[in-house]
Amino acid sequence: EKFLAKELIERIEGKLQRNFGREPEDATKQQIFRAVCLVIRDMMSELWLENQEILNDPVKKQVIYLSMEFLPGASLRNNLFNLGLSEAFQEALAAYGQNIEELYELEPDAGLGNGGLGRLASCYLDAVSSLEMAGHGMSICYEYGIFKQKIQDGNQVETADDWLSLGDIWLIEKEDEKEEVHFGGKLEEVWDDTGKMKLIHRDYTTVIAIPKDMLITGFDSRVVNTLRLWQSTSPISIDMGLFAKGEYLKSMEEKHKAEVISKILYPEDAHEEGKMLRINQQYFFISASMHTLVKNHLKVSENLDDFHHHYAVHINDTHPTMAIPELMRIFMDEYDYEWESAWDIVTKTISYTNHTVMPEALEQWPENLFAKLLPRLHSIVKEIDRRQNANLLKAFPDEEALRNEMAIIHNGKLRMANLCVTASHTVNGVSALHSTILREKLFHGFYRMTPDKFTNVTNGIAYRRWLCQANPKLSELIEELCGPGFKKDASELAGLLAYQDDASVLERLRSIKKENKLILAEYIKNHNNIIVNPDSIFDVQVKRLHEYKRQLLNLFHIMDLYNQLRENPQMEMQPRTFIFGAKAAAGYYMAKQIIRLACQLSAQLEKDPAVRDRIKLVFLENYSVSLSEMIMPAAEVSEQISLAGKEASGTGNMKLMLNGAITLGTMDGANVEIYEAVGRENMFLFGMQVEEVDQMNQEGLYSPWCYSQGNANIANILELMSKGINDVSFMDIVNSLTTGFNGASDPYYVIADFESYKQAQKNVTAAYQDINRWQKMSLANIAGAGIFSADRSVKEYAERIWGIDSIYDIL
Ligand code: 26Q
Repeated sequence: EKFLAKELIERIEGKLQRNFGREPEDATKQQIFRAVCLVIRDMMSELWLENQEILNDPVKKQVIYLSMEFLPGASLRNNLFNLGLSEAFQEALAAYGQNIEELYELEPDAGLGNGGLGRLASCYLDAVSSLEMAGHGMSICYEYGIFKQKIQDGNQVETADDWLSLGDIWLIEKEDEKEEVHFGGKLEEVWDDTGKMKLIHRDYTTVIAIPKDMLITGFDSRVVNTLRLWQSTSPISIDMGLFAKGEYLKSMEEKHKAEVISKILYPEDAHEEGKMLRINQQYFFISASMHTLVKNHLKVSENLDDFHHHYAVHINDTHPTMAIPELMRIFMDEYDYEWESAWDIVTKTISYTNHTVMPEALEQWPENLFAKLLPRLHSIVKEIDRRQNANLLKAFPDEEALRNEMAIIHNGKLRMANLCVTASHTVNGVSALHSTILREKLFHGFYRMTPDKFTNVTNGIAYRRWLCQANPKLSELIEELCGPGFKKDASELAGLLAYQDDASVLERLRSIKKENKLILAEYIKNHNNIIVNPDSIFDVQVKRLHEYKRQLLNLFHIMDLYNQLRENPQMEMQPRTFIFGAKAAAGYYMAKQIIRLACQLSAQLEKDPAVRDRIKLVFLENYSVSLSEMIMPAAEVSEQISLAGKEASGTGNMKLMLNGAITLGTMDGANVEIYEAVGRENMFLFGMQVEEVDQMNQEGLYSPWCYSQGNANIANILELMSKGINDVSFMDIVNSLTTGFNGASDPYYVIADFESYKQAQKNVTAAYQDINRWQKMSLANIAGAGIFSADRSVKEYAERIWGIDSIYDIL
């Protein structure tokens, strides 16, 4: 059913009156925003209720996607688009002289994630709902999401992200579905009359988990699913006994300890540290989630024997690994299952996606810390490890080193990845190349034991968000040329290929890109006080700041251009605007130095009249989902330049190609599949391949210092950084590249790949000179982006891993 503007006006007015006691004329923007969201929430709740019966049917399996991170961004525009109500609401609001775009801008991002992994989780929830499947996300309701980044004097400064002040509008508290979570304490063996031993958990600390549910719509879909975010609170308010004795602070200590668990998202992306709070966060949301599943299952089924027919539980990287021992604990300690039958059900329930092969990002918990915080889970993990060791001894009797590598507990550490692989029925990587690396390297022993466990599901994106919502002009053009079918089925984007020689279509693509560039240019003027040339090439690298992603290689190229222009001021050059967006983990020194370098270089270029009209560097602060929605449509070059073998997949690469940017990249992650989708002639490849990197590592002879001796350009760049850019010297970066040996210097081969990158950049410039050729390449990228739809990825998960289907297909 479609809503008329008149009906919507009545509903919005009703919300304004009942919730804020205001008439539209004297309501604030925030109040109007809230009223509008409440009206939409009601509509989503109705759809949600209509599906409850089907969704809770135990013979209809649902997926539970466990993740420490979800990154939904803003929801208003997305929900309106999915419900097909954008125009109706726009019209209704126009009646008060309100512009819906202004409400969109008011909404804070729900930034409950760091980057790729969290955003992927949100893209997949969108796809599950869009495919009319049953599936829910579970995570933590962080009071503060990913920090907001400010650039002050060229340095990153972090401020708190108080997203709930307005973002809470999408959350529905389900107080009656709260759960208790038990921490610490000790285990006691108690023997009953029949001679059976029972474990009793005593002296534990209780924390209450309160569900805050966010409803997840899908495009043109009858299904609304939930993202359940757990908030922690204490069962006691304050200890009045202590309070009466005058120990005011101590009386509130328990309460604070409980509340701190859901206080803030860890901003470390791909770097693990065995922190107590992080263990507590993991167990908190896992225990609450698993209890809810078990309870809900027992509402519709006699016992837990068929649990795995009702639920597929997916763990997003190792962060939710505790689901494995926690389910074992609930089955055995709370429902009297034997080890073998519990293990059988649990292993048929759980599947795991790996997102990184970087050794420093693989979670390893100190065993003594784990044992102290979670004594019962520790005893269960020890038993899993003991049984696994017996299996390993049978499988690899003569390979002790391999057995040690595969052990779950080793040298006083719990290795979460090995536990995941042992207990999951399926393990997948996130791109073809990454999955190969899992099979051949990281999990090779497991692959030899159980080859069928391993599979690949290449990542995908909620493409409607970055195309239909973020780039309406391009979306309208595609609809005009190919019909509206691409909104349901991304593979229909390929229909664009029929127009690759149509000069008028190519010209329209160019003019749409130009309009989007002007919007971004305006934003840059307002936020960076830099006037960019809208006819310059918009060259974009937006992603978390990491050494392996090699933002430094990009900066090397810019410094090289700068050196050339200074030496030869008359040099002809196609103007370029290099656009960066990146947050660095607060404690990641080198990442912060690289941001500083980018900012100082930006200022230096801007100061120099001899270069500033040809090369510009813009560092956009606070890169986020919302900002990405403005950047992607304006981008022309997509920098995907990680060292081969390091980037598991990448998903920004997909968003950028979908918007017609051309990839300048290495053969890494999903770039390999972009190459297969569009062909060599439609991207710019450079750099070492994985095999070459492996060989360099094995030889151990790489000497960046020697390179710089033989290459004047590199030497000049290093000298520039040493002497100072905008009067700031970057010796620590220089030293990280040139001092130390045997892999200690330049571990990501920035200098080794520099010449190849530089050549690829020259090819970019040459291709851009030929407008027709460039637009044709751009069109081929949009047309080839269809396989990177999250709908495709989720269908693969559903068929090959979860064993679920659209709820309406099996009625
Ligand atoms: C672990 C332990 C302690 C603290 C933090 C962490 C932690 C947190 C976040 C470790 C890793 C992450 C995030 C990883 C991540 O975003 N990986 C990216 O996942 C994307 C989706 O699959 C891929 O496209 C990227 O290639 C991959 O880097």
